[in-house]
Formats: sequence, structure tokens, C-alpha cells
Amino acid sequence: MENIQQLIQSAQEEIKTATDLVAVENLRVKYLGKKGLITALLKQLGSMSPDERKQMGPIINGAKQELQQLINKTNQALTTAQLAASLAKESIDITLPGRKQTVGTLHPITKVRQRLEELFVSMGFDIATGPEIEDEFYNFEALNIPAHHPARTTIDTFYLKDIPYLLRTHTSPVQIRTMQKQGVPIKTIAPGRVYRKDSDATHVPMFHQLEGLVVDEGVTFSDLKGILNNLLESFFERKVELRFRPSYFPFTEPSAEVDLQCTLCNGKGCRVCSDTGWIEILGCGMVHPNVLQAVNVDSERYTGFAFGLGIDRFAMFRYGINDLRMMFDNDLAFLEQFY
Ligand code: 2NL
Repeated sequence: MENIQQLIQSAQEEIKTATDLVAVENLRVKYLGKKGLITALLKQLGSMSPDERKQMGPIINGAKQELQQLINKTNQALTTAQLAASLAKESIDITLPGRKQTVGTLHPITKVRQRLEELFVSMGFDIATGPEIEDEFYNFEALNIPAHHPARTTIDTFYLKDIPYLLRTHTSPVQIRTMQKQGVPIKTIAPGRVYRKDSDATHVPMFHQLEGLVVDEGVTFSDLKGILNNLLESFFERKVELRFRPSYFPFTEPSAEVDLQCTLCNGKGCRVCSDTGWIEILGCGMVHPNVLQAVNVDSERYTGFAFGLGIDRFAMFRYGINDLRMMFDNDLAFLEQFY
């Protein structure tokens, strides 16, 4: 009898001081499980005398019920406490602003290339593309650049290892291929990536070029001036003042470099134009007869003009960026400004 009271009391103590659900379950097994201590007492009832059973029955059964209730209550309390603790830990600040969904944007160079393409297409040009890995015939020979020309040295050109190929240094080979395939007359542009080794603090070894080529009977330098004037006024959305300065390229004769009057200072000279009043924007000229002959075009009957411009430079003009390298740093904070 006293033993039973003691057993019940220690069971209650243990359950009350249990700190987690597992401990409570272990105590339930210990006292009320199949081989539990209270269960064992219940089993003993069967072998008792009727009097004894009458006295002990209610006590043991009562103890069982009481312990079960205590276990239930403890389980509930522990569950609630655990939930409260995890809620406190996982609490979120509902006053925080939502997360913005961002949408990708086209690279500024891509946007400027597309803009130039649209303008040329509106003037009746086709768009041609070609391989970035070329051979010496298409990149140099056909363009009247002889074997010992400095442009052909390994100093300027990326040559592939062990095979007679190189990374194109301009998109002219695309024009050569197009003339070879489609013949003349031709009126086409070739935009794309080109590679030159001369990288330094302000030059990267890859840049984007757009070349134009028009060959037909009776094409003159005046046609070239007309096309370029038209293009540049459309691109800059204003009247432009151009200056054609004599220059030299192996693939054109005569050749010229085209300067745009600086609009920041109206030709007076400032930082942007290095105090010259003019900004160099492209190179051009009349296609050299040797170039036409290289692709079996009759250079007595046909004449043509060609030009080449740097898309990256045009992007800088359009967006007022003064450091080309920003274009290639892949800094989203910078790139996202040009939507
Ligand atoms: C520049 C100058 C130029 C050409 C590119 C060309 C192409 C053929 C025939 C003749 Cl197929 N010429 N291209 C002509 C003159 C200048 O580029 O400063 N580019 C960045």
C-alpha cells in the first residue's frame, strides 16, 4: 500500500519534470506500457483475495487514470511550448517590402547593333554574318593586305595553334565571302565580333564591328557620303557636320577617316574631342580594284565603297559612356540602366 503511493508519487514527479515529448513517452512506457510498473500492479489484482481486490482495485485504477491524464496534460503543454519557441524563431517581418521580380535587358552593345541594323535595312542593305575563325585568304589576302603587312604579324592577330587559321580582325571577310557567293551588285552590312591583340588599359582584345559594302556599276564617293550622312543623322537624331580626312587602308583607294563635329562644344574644342572640335567615328573608302579582282569581279565595270565602324564606340556616343571597359565588366547595376 505504501509502496503503491510512493510509486504513484515518483511517477508524477518524473512526468512533471520531463522536458520533452520523448521523455514523456518513455515514462508512459515505464509506468503504463505493456510491461509497465502500474500495469504490473493491475495484473496482480487477479491473484488477490476479493477483499483485497475491492480495496486495491480503485486505488490502482485511479492511479492509472491519473497518470494517463497527467501524461496527456504534460504532452500538450510541451507541444504548445515547442510551437511557441519555433514560431518565435521563425518569425518574419511582415512590414518588409516584397521582392521585386527583375526582367533581363539587352546589352547596350546589342541594342546599338540592332539600331544600326534597322537603319541600314531601311536604306536597302542586307545583313550578312560569317565565321569568327577565318583563314589568311579571307582575312588578309583578298583584302589586298600582303604577306608582310604589319597587321598580319602575330603581334596584332590571334593565330590558332598548329592550324592555318586565325580570329578575324575585322568583319571584311564576311563581305568577301558574300561577294564570292552572291556576286555583284551587292549592298550589305556585316556586324559582328572581331579580335585584335592590341589590348591595354583602354582596349579589350575583342570588340564589335560593323562594316558596309556597296558595289555596283557607277557607285561613287558621293554615294558613300550620302549614305553615311543619312545614317549618322538618323543615328544621332540631329543634323551632323562631317569631315572626310584622307587616310590609308590597304583595301580602299582613296580612303578616308570620318570625323563628326563635336556637339558638346560645337567644334570649338573641349575635353570630349581632345580640344580638336572633331570626333573620329569611322573609316571608309572606295573598294580597291585588287579586292574586287580577288573575288573575280570586273573592276573596270564595277566600283564600290566600303566603311567600317566600331559598334562599341557608337554605344559610348549614344549613352554618353566614357570608358569602354564598363561595357564588359558585367556589372548589372551599370548594364541595367540601358533598357
Ligand atoms: C575602320 C575602317 C574600314 C572597310 C573597312 C572593306 C571591306 C571590303 C572591301 C573594302 Cl570587303 N573595304 N572594309 C573599308 C574601309 C574602312 O574600316 O576604322 N574600322 C573600324
